[in-house]
Amino acid sequence: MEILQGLQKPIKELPSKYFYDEVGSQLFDRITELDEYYLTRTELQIMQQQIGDIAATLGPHCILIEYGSGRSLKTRQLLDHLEQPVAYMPIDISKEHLLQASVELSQSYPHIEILPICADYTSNFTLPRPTQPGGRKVAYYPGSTIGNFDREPARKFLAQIARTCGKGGGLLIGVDLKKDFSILHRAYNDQAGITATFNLHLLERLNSELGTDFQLDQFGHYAFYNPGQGRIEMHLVSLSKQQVHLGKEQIAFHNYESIWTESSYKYTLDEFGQLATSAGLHVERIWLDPKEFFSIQYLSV
Ligand code: AVJ
Repeated sequence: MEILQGLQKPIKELPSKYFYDEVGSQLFDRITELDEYYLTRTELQIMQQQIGDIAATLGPHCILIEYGSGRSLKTRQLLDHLEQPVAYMPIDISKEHLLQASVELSQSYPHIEILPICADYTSNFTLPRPTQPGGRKVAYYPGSTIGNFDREPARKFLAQIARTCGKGGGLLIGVDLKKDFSILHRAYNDQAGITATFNLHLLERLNSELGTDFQLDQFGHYAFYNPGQGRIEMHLVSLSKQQVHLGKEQIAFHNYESIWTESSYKYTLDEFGQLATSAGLHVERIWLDPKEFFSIQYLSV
């Protein structure tokens, strides 16, 4: 399967979506609170400052579809300000988070139909039909998670969202921007070492769920900005020549060989505009923080 295949490639890799089990999600929450990790804080700041304009841009009678909703923490802001939203459809792979969030949201927003979808949002899931007819489909994809995709998969994923929302629909998306390399570097190499723990936790998860025998003290966190590719690359580097077992398979590591665990692409506004256009979307509005570290964009289909 995916994990074994990744570890058998000449350049070993593991898909970043596996970071987010219960402990991994908690570690990520701690990352979002770090001084160095400007992304979440900046996105929330833009939302708070521009929410009136954002809600007006999305318009009335939205069917809001959130890709990777988790605990739907950022969503309340939107639901509080949208004009007569028809329905909210959170999509998440974690059934516990999805159901808990759905119950809480239906209590807070009794007039909005909550229709949770438990799925890997990159797969072909079917949208439920709201009881109330009409409404415009607007996707919500915050957090610059689009940064985890390479260019072509990003284009395909955005095109998929465009198809799902259809003409008249749109996408509200958070996109992290290119900036001083040292700021990017610090965001993925925090002093407290939480990002390192988050990265290494991936191996802990494989050990407990797949029965691999990774020795966590034999791997090191390595994250750097690759300016040519415009992305942060996060790796786990083997600190010795060693073997790891997955079922009957053996995986050999040279000393200093790496497992590529995540890419986090950073865009200029022009680059992201080109990507959106190539996916059949039109950049309607861009909201920025004063330092222009992060953007929230509304793309129409
Ligand atoms: C949630 C994918 C946007 O790439 O910045 C944080 C994940 N990785 N620190 C990001 C992450 C290391 C994060 N995303």
